[in-house]
Amino acid sequence: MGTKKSQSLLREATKLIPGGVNSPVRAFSAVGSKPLFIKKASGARVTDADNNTYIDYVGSWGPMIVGHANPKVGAALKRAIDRGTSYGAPTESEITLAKMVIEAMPAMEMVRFVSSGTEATMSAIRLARGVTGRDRILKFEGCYHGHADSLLVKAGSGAATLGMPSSPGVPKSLAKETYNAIYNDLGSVEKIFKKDPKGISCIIVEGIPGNMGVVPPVEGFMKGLKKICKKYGALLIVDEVMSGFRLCYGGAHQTYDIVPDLVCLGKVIGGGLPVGAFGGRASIMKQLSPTGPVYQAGTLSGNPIAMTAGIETLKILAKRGQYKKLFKLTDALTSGIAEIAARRSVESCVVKRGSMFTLFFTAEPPQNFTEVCKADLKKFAKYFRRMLSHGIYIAPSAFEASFMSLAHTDKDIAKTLEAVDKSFTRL
Ligand code: KE4
Repeated sequence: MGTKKSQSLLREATKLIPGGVNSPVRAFSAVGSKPLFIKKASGARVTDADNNTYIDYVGSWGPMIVGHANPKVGAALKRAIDRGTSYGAPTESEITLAKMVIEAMPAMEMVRFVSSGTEATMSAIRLARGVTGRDRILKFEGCYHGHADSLLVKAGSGAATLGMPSSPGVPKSLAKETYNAIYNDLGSVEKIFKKDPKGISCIIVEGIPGNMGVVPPVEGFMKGLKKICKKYGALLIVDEVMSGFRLCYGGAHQTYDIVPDLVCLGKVIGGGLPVGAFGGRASIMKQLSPTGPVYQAGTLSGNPIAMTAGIETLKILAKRGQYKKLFKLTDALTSGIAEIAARRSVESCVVKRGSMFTLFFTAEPPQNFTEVCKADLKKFAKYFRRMLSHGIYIAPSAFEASFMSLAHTDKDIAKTLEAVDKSFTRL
C-alpha cells in the first residue's frame, strides 16, 4: 500500500497551501501520519492518488450520508449544471430545500441558507445578540461550532470566568464576551448566569457533541438548558451542523423533546456541496436583513447547484426504512468493535448516537471534555495508522466522530471488524 504519489503531492501542496491542506484536521497531525490525497470516491469507498482504496467512515466529515457519487444526486447535479451554476438571484431550488428543512424541523418556521457551518453559527449568534441586545454568549468546552472569532474561545482560569482566545488573532476584547461552561453540568451554566443574569444573549450547544468525540447529553441536560434560557431571557441555539439528519430525519434536539430558539445546519443538507443554514421562529428570523436590522449576507448563499445536492440527499434520506438501515449498520459495527475489545482486553469504549460514533481508549464513556482528554491519544494514533494499513479510513483524530452511510454494506462491516481485530492485536 504505497503512498508515493500522495507524498509528492503533499510536498507540492505545502509550497502553496499552509500545511498542504485547506482545513487543519486533514493534515493527519493528530495521528502522526501524512495525509492521503484522495482522487475519487464512490459509495462507501475513497481511492487515494496511489490507487489504494479504503472503506470510508469520514464521509467528508459527515455530509456523505447517502454515499459518495450517489447516482441520483449526480444525475440531478448534471442537469442543474447545464442550467448554469450561480445567478446571485433567488431560485425555486431554495424554496424547495427550505420547505424540506422546515418540514423536518418544526423548530424552524423560517430558514436562511449560507455556505458553511461556520457561517450558520456565526450568523445565528449575531442574530441572537441583535434580538436580545446582549453581547455575551455561552458555549461548552469541547464543543466546536466553526471558526468564527467568538467561538474560538476557551475557558478562562475558572469555568465561570470570561473566555480567553483559543487562537492568536482573536481579540481579547471579543473573547471576554464568551463564557465556557462544562458540558453535561447544568450547575456550571447556572453559576455563570447567576453572575451575569442580563448579559448573555444565547447558549450554543451541539445537538450531539461530535467534536470531542461523540459525547451525548445526560438525561435532562438539554431540557435543563432550555429552562435556564427561558429563566434568564437568553436564546437556545442548537448547532446541528454535524448531528442534523444523523439521528433521525430531523435534528437531535427533537429526540430530547425541546424546541430550540435557533437551529444551525450544514454538512448533510448540502450533500457534499457547500451549504449551511440557520433557522427558527419567524419572529426572530424576520429581524434579519432585509426584513430586519440584523445584517447577514453571502454571494453564494442558496447556490442552486448546492441546493440541488441537498434536495436530492434529503429525498433519499426521507424514504421509509433508511434510518433503520443506517442504525443497523452502525450497531453491527460498534457492538462488533466492543466485542473484539473485550476479547482482546483492549481498554476502550465505543459511543454511538444514530449514525455517528467514536472509539475512545478509556474505560468509561466520557461525559465532558476533561474526561475525553484522559483517553489514550497515543493508542488512538497507533490504531488509526493500523486501520489505514488494513484499508479502513476513520477520522484522523481522537476528538472526532466517524460516520456511517447508506452505501456501507454488511460485507463492509465484516471487513472493518477484521481490520479492528488485527489493529487491536498487541496495540
Ligand atoms: P464548517 O464551517 O466546517 O462547514 O462547519 C463548522 C462546524 C460547525 N458546527 C459543528 C458541530 C461542526 O462539527 C462543524 C465542523 N465540523 C468539522 C469536523 N469536526 C469539520 C471538519 C473540518 O474542520 O475540516
